[in-house]
Amino acid sequence: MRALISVSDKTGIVEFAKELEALGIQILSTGGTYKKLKEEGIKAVEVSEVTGFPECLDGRVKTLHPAIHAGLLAMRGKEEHMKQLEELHIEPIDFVIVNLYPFKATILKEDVTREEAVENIDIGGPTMLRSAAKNYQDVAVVTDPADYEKVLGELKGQGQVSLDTKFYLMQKVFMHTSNYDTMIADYLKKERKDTALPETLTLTYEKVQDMRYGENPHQKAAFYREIGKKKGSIVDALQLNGKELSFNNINDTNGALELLKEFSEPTVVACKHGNPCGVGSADNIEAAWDKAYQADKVSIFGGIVVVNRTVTAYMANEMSKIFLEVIVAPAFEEKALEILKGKKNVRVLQLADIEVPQNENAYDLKKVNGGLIVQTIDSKLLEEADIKVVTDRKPTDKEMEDMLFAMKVVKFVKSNGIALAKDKQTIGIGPGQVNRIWAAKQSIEHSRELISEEASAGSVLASDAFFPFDDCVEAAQEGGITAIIQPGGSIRDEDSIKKCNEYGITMVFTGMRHFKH
Ligand code: 93A
Repeated sequence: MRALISVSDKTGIVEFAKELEALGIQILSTGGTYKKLKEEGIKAVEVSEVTGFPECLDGRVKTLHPAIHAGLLAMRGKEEHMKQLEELHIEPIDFVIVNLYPFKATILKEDVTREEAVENIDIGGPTMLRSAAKNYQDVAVVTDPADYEKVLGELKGQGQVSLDTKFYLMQKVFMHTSNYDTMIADYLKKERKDTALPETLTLTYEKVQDMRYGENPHQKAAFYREIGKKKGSIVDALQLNGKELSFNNINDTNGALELLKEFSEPTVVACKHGNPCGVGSADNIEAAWDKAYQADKVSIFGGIVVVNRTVTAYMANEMSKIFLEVIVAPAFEEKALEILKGKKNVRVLQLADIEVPQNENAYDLKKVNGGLIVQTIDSKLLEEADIKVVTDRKPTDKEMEDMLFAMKVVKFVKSNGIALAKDKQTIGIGPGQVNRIWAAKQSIEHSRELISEEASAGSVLASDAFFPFDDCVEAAQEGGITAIIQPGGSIRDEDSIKKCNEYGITMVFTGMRHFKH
């Protein structure tokens, strides 16, 4: 029996080859692998000896030869195939151990050039893997060093690799080569700066870990990461304390981080079930924490807190008084970390570059039964220049500041969403209502119940989409709200504007809707 070994990742290969050799299997090998095996005293034969053709073109052509591929593809049970091999003086190959040029590691390198990436596209390796896998009944094909042991175990135990295992190995090959090609195609799409949504969508994500369960304990779940560098993302956070992140932790933390990225000044975001429950911005991070916490001292319990400056000992002390699921920050004072580590269950994550936004062409994917809906992310940032004042009264500077703040928050509130803010602090949030007036009423109710009876007086209101009727203005007036920010664009805008003018409320339109579901 013969085994062809050609590997870039040489982990465990010497031990494996030695065992194969001891089982009486002849080893064929390519340049670098051959050299390594030879050094270790393994009697390998160079592929060029089998093909009668030298490796050429800087190694671009090593194994691309009929003597190899006919040896892999010949069906042993087909008399005609075996006769042809004999006539052509080609011997069958029974095992293929191949792993590919490190394309992924190459594109992850800083400052990698396109030429370098292209040179790391393996041609001969996938071709051998595919030939061997197609002929899986007769050839055992191993591409993952983790499978060396399994194959050896069967060879030693039963003298052969079972059909079941060969079928498993075949399936693994096609999964591997398709991922490899997808990775190349994705890289090239980015290189071309092609932002069009593709005709067919292939996704390559690699598993970070299996999770204990999904959104609920009876659902299976795993965490996958996109291949490539992902600055400022939950996948790159360093966990310093606490249990493994759960499915809901990852989802909620991701949402909280996306909101946080809207702010450059010291800001703290508290989230629960995918919605912000308290957000505060201030000149210093401790004051921002106080605001986020005071905004809703009830819902934050069991929530996620993300912070865009170093967590201080004061903050850690305050945080440790309540139960938090996850805390994320770019850094922690030594004392702060010590305090937080005193709480075994709280997951503490450090995320450098927390402020780095997603690429604006990144996809947002939603699975529907039988399909996938794909869009680019809602990355547009609101600027004061986009804002149109539509009422008689113009906003004061402070109202404008608070409206911009509230709009950034409501962008991340599930629709229909309303957020109230005062002094760069949310004071009421109405998320996920099936009609807007309920969201408005809930946000006012929130401020009254969780802050104080008159908390909404003098605040501003932000709405993720336009007002279909003037009832939200009515509710705002009752709550003592003085300024409203919303996209505008309803056929009944005039009704709302009229009502604002009647009440002396100022209202501005952004022209940009932020539905979120
Ligand atoms: O350059 S290739 O695309 N052309 C080939 O004919 C070929 N044959 C094997 N790459 C080829 N390989 C790859 O070389 C294997 O997939 C493996 O990753 C690598 C092993 O090379 P070496 O044994 O010289 O280290």
